Amino acid sequence: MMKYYKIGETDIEIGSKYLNLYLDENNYEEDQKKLINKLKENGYLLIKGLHDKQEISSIRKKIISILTKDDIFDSGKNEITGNLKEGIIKTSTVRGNEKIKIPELDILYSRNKFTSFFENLLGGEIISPEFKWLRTVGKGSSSKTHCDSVYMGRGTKKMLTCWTPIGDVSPQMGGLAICLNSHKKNEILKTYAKSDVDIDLIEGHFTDNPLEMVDKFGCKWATTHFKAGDVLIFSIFLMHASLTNTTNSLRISCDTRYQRKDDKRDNRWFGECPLMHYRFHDDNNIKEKLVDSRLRWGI
Ligand SMILES: O=C(O)CCC(=O)C(=O)O
Ligand SMILES: [Fe+2]
Repeated sequence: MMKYYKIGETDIEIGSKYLNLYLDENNYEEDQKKLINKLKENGYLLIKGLHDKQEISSIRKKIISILTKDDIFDSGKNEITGNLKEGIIKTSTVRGNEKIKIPELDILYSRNKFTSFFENLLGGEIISPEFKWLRTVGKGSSSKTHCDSVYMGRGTKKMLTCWTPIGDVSPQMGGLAICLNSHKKNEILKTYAKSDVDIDLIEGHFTDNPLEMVDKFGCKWATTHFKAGDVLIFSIFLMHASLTNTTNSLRISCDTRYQRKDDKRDNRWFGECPLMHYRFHDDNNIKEKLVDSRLRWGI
């Protein structure tokens, strides 16, 4: 039987030329040089067990218990598992999600095991933008194909994104999918990936048709069943999207970023009250349509 996942409304067949249900995995204790080389080559690292599984599970439980007050979950057992009521289609992927940013998340990200892993990877003292994107994603939602440089690319090009599933996240629940080798595609690097959403006022994502990444650019999609404790680390030039959550179970994840302290920063994301996108989210600004951007880029 053929099995499909979705990005947006597009079906992607698992095991076809479009999608691997496989990401290369590593352990946080493996040789650092090997990991550094692998990150450079593949544009990503999936590190198993960088966080404590129990700690992640209890963060998920706590966030769900806060959200229970919003009456979005089926009652009973579902208030523990995070099963959304029928009809609750979308929850928040919007920046902030402040009320569920519990102190346990800060503790998690300041653990020595975690920070020293990034220090070794980046070869020096690190800094992380204060802005951490905690996402709660309900049925029907997904993030479109993009790379992070267009949103956060004013500082060092070596900045890394770290995607942390808060709990086990299956592909059906809307796990992250990456486009293999897309960080090496010159035609994208020289055009789209160089854009800045606050200056160029582009739509942000690269395509509404994820299949195009394979058919036109030869970059196959890849994902996996993420487990509590895993982190997916990737270059700000690697194209990615999230699969569509087709379940009733709330997908919770948090994306954070790391760079060397002495490298140039994108000031929109640092500080107590980060400026964030000062033009991109202002509806008074007319954005260039994606079709027009694509024509301008010639790709
Ligand atoms: O979790 C998502 O839906 C998208 C995450 C993402 O784009 C990122 O981590 O950079
Ligand atoms: Fe992203």
